[in-house]
Amino acid sequence: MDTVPDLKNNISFEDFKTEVLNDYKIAVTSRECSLLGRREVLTGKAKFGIFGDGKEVPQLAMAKAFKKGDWRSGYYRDQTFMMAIGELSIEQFFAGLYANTNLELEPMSAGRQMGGHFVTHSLDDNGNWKDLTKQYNSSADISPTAAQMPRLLGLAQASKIYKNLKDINPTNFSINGNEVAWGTIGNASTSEGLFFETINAAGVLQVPMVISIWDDEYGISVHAKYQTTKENISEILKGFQRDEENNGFEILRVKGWDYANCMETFQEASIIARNEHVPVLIHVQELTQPQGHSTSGSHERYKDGKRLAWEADFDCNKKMREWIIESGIANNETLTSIERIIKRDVKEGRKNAWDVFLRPIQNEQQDIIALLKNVAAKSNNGAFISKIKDALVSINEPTRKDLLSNARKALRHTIGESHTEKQQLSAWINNYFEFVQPKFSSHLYCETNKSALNVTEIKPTYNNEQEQVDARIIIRDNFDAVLKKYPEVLIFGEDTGNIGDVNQGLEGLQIKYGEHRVTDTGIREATIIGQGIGMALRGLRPIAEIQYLDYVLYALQIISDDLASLHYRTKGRQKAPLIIRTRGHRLEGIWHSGSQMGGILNLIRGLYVLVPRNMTKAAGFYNTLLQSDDPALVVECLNGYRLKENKPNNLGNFRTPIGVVEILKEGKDITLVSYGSTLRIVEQTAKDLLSVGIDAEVIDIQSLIPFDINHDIVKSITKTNRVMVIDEDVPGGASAYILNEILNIQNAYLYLDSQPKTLTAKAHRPAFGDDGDYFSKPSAEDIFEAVYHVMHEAKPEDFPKLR
Ligand SMILES: Cc1ncc(C[n+]2csc(CCOP(=O)(O)OP(=O)(O)O)c2C)c(N)n1
Repeated sequence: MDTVPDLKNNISFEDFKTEVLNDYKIAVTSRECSLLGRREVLTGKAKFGIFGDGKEVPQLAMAKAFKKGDWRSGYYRDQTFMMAIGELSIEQFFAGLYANTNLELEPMSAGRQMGGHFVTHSLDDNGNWKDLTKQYNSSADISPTAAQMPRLLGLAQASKIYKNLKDINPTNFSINGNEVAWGTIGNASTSEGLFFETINAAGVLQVPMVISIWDDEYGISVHAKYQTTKENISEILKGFQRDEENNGFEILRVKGWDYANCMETFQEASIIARNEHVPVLIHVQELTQPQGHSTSGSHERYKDGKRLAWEADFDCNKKMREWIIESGIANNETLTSIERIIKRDVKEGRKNAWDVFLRPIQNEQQDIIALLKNVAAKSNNGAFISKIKDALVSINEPTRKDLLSNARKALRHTIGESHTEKQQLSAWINNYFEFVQPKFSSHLYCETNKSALNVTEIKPTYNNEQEQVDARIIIRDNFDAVLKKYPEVLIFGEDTGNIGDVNQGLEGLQIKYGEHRVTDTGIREATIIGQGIGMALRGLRPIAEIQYLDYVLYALQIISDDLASLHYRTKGRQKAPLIIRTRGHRLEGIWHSGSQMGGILNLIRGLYVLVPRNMTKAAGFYNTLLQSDDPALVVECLNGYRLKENKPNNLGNFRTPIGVVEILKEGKDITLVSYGSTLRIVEQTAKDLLSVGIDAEVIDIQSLIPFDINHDIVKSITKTNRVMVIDEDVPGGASAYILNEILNIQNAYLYLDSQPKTLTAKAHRPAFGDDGDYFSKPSAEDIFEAVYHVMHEAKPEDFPKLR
């Protein structure tokens, strides 16, 4: 038995046999789920399926090496791993396929994500942290290939932080930083930039991470020869291999069908990563995909006969079975009997999952059928309503859409009628919406008392003697106070550490708080955000700095797909209250004065987007956010650091409220709405407008998401009856968002006497230099004339044509 790995120290052969057979049972269970899962899609019970068949054996090995407190950041093939750590039952597997909205039954996302996206719960019912050191942890999967990689970096870095920073209370999160972050990725997805960016950053940071590449030679239908130089990812990553002189990665290779070697390799990886805090890469080769990529197609279309025959022979479950028999662990009969029982169990589990999914909807179906019967009896259009009711009765396996859409169609037949039954139907529809809609729309933002909207305002206070300083001093000294107050706050980004950011808002703070807390990073925006997401998932309070607003675009995918959807896609069971700090708005040229707020606003719902007009406001936003669980993007005004501001004396404590606008100048003729650097021009222009008799009210939005929660803008419009949104984004960008809020959400159209206006930049990027700005972005004269024109249209006698 010398091929047998030492799975646990000094266990008896009997125990060892039991353990191997247990593993085999999990592998077979997982395979059966894949096979039946595919059938559920093909028969229409589930909409789409993507499964872990062909990847079972190495996942058993990964599960053995995975310890409580560890983290996984992986992808849709990892069902066997999740089953092996006890975090995915047969019923839960099928509940995911059916999109069961009950979180107890479908803990991965309450039906929000398609099956194959795995998660464990970090938070309890009330949004409080569970003890993550006592459970296995999986960060919530997302579908874009390789997008699990940036977050993996932060999950691993958190261990390093907990190991090195003794002032942080590690309770619930870490035991001496001994936790390993385990990443999984398909071979083809390593072609993505995010993969290489993460590999390089992990090598630089030297964090305890194990990346496993499940290599089946294909990415859907595309062979490795189109994906990877030399068709071999570990071969081309050889330069990352650590040696005696240089840090780097430990790179291991193993054949995925070889159970014994997989066990050894994953144990070795675990020990290196855990004990030495070194990243390890395991290239798991010779894997297969027995059912093809997903339920969308069959692999016979792109694999030739030779490959298909090889895949049949080297199927990892088949190989494990052969090995069990050869090693004398069990004979064919025993294994056949195990397989028979598992087939039965999976069928039973699938049936249970379907029954519990369907039953509540069937009960709701009975309610609406009874109601429709009554309405039909009373209505003049009873025949039509009965027909709808009969159609509903004939649906054996209804969806909630079936119930609601039929109920709404039936209601139309009662237009003009007035009877109790109609009212009951109408009330049922309203109540049903109230009951069902949150199943799909809750938890985009924090819903506990840790919501940023619950943080009470504390105004900045000042000494009697005013202290006018460069505004960057306020930001810097506020960060100083923040770093002192919250040991778990870490600030990092390009040029953030040594020089204290490009505008010196962190000047001297690295020396004061150390390199772990105020840190330079490489030029790699997506993984800077990934560091933030991963560390926030593990209880730290990262502030990730993106040097300029324009470069948020490099990270926008990960902010949008991962961070913004995290709370929503876990139905509030994971949180990453990451603060992203950047600076932007008007400066110079195409690349440094962009204000692509419209794109950002539309892509990152799930974060708050704050646009403070000065550094005191910005500092107050950071102070508010640190009291809350919501992630946010804060855009400081790039041209505001050298302007003078009065320095508050309660730095670190004052808080700018979120979602609240501020009226900077009262007026009666028109409401001017703006934010950020352009706001300063609007304020100045409002003074100029007074000289021609136009008294404008000026409102600073401050917080684009959430937007004016008290509806103060419409209150202003009830007075002025006119509104103009002034914005330096492209036409139809942020201004369209703002106008939608004012007109559709606040119903301002009811009070308007003039056309609601937007004044924006040109559609192109802003050109360089003073003239570039003047001819690209809204200028003081543009604003003056646009406002004057509105007043001219309204009162031509008072405001004769200007030009
Ligand atoms: C960014 C992105 N591009 C394309 C896809 C579509 N897609 C899903 S899986 C996949 C192939 C992935 O292959 P591989 O990484 O080898 O993993 P496997 O499924 O073979 O295990 C592709 C192209 C996607 N999900 N995300």
